[in-house]
Amino acid sequence: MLKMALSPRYLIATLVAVCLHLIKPATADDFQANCLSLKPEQYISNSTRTVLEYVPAGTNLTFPDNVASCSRPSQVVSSDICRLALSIPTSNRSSITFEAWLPRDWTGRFLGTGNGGIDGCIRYEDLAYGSSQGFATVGSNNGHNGTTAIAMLNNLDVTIDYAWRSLHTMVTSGKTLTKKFYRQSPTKSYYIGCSLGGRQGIKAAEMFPHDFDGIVAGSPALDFNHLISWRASFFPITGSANSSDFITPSQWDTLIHDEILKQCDGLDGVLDGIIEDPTICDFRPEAIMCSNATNCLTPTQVEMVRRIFSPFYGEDGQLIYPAMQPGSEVYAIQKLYAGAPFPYSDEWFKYVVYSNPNWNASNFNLRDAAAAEALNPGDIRTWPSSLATFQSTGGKIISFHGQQDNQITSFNTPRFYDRLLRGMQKTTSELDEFFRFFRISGMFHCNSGPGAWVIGQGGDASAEGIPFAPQNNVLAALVAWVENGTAPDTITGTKFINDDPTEGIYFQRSHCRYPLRNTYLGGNSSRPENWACLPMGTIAQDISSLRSDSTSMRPFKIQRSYT
Ligand SMILES: *[C@@H]1O[C@H](CO)[C@@H](O)[C@H](O)[C@H]1NC(C)=O
Ligand SMILES: *[C@@H]1O[C@H](CO)[C@@H](O)[C@H](O)[C@H]1NC(C)=O
Ligand SMILES: *[C@@H]1O[C@H](CO)[C@@H](O)[C@H](O)[C@H]1NC(C)=O
Ligand SMILES: *[C@@H]1O[C@H](CO)[C@@H](O)[C@H](O)[C@H]1NC(C)=O
Ligand SMILES: *[C@@H]1O[C@H](CO)[C@@H](O)[C@H](O)[C@H]1NC(C)=O
Ligand SMILES: *[C@@H]1O[C@H](CO)[C@@H](O)[C@H](O)[C@H]1NC(C)=O
Ligand SMILES: *[C@@H]1O[C@H](CO)[C@@H](O)[C@H](O)[C@H]1NC(C)=O
Ligand SMILES: *[C@@H]1O[C@H](CO)[C@@H](O)[C@H](O)[C@H]1NC(C)=O
Ligand SMILES: *[C@@H]1O[C@H](CO)[C@@H](O)[C@H](O)[C@H]1NC(C)=O
Ligand SMILES: [Ca+2]
Repeated sequence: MLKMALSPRYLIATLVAVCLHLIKPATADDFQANCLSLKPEQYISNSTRTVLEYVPAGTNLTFPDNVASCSRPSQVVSSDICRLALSIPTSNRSSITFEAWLPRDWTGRFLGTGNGGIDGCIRYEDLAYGSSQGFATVGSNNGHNGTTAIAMLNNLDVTIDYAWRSLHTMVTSGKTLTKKFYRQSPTKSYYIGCSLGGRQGIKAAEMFPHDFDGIVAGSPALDFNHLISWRASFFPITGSANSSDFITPSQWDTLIHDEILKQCDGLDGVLDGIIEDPTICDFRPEAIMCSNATNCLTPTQVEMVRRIFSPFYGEDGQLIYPAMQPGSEVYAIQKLYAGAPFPYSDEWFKYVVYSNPNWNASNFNLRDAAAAEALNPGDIRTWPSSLATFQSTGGKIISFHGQQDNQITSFNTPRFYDRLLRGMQKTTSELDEFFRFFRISGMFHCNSGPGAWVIGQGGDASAEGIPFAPQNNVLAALVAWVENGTAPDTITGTKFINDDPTEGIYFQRSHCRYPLRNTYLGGNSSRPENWACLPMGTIAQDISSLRSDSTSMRPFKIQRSYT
């Protein structure tokens, strides 16, 4: 022992340690020092550093340079992190803003986060969520800032960033920096995103199958060119908000939504304001038609409602996009049925498809839909019929979709699942070996709604109120699947009282994977065990009567929008 302690190597090491200790301020620790001495711009070609800071847990970070339309002026950080931001060029006329939040308590895992709508906005809440669970977490602005597409006007490179390149650049840069910082490559690489972010996840699996081992793709904006057209189709149907037959928000809210619940809420055996499976809700707006417009619909309005809830077909008779599912109207009035051009579709046609800021959304028609699909800007379509390469790398995907989605009809994701079945020539149990799709009843677009919608889908979704456990949290379920081979059969969602985790749990429901249907068995409908995942067409035999859940008509609070 003595000999070893006095060896020259030991003495030198001790001397160095003592010197380092003397140079370092007494409050600093190795993690903080390593963070502040990192030179991230050295490892990413042509990048420029904009932020490098150590952020202790509990800090309320502010982002004074973040554009106002991103609505993210600050973020509370719940774990010690090393935060760095870079500007990384993607061409001679485009660049991305990249952020990495590298936690002190690193699990060895890497997490990429996605974007929403037509933005342009780093989801800081997802960076906080991922890093608090020990992931080295990265995000990007997807190639432009803010919630407008104007930067894409006459600049295909910005569109390409938005379609796929920003995410891929973010992942390759993020993995490089993670390795430099921790001196170890990440063990596994994950992705979480919803809406546009769901599309980004599927695009990554299609185009860069080695970027991720596991992908959470929520409410995915798939078949994107057609989605844009479907959303553009509502304004010509509704007319502007001052036109004579315009259906007002209060008509949608009280008259139409109430009638939809009257016709469809009970189909699942429980009157709780949740349409468990909207595919069997064949809504008849004619039931509320009358000849004058006091608390009923005119024949013209009935026709508008019928069109809104019908599939959207192209000039060639082919389906462009499936119908809007009933149950989403209370919130869909804010954008799709607002009597104004849907902003993202309007901008997409103006700035990307036609490069003509004077394009008039009132005149949108099927030729515009065909033009958008034919142009497929930046190869954004995202409608693969096979993800075989991703599967062959061992990759796993969990997709989910709220069954009262007010922005992207949830009927499109079963269409995608069925497309993969046909394209990959698989049975459902074979596809489920790497791709599982959960239908989340009572959830609006990515979050919110009357149902048990909290499933760990992002940092803004009360994720801190539920355990980071595979049964309750989609990201934890994905990790268990990738690393342990334990695939989720159901995901148990949580509804908090007033959507506030501090007030306690209101009820929970276990959501089934498509094509199984959540079926009420009788008893207390607030308990997950009184529901079962059964094949479509199965009728539960022991429901003696329709149950009216008195604690129901579950109120909801709108969460931060994915736009
Ligand atoms: C870095 O910038 C130089 C000069 O502008 C350019 O030639 C080179 O291709 C860039 N490298 C990368 C990886 O973008
Ligand atoms: C964080 O700071 C911002 C801006 O100063 C403030 O508006 C916000 O309320 C703060 N958040 C918390 C949780 O304290
Ligand atoms: C986007 O905003 C960031 C600050 O959040 C800024 O550093 C960057 O230059 C902006 N990018 C563009 C293209 O304007
Ligand atoms: C930018 O790069 C493209 C090729 O990607 C080239 O055609 C163009 O001339 C370059 N523009 C400038 C200003 O360097
Ligand atoms: C209706 O609203 C549109 C846009 O808000 C406006 O351009 C138009 O003048 C209005 N028409 C009438 C008749 O008020
Ligand atoms: C309008 O419809 C209501 C309910 O159907 C009816 O009571 C009322 O008499 C009608 N008014 C007119 C002017 O037709
Ligand atoms: C767009 O077209 C509609 C219908 O043709 C017309 O009423 C409206 O004035 C046009 N709007 C603009 C800004 O040109
Ligand atoms: C994997 O399974 C082992 C043994 O059952 C368990 O201890 C571990 O927590 C699991 N890990 C994950 C990520 O689920
Ligand atoms: C039904 O179950 C929920 C959740 O466990 C519970 O809070 C509620 O009291 C039960 N209702 C009845 C009538 O037992
Ligand atoms: Ca119901």
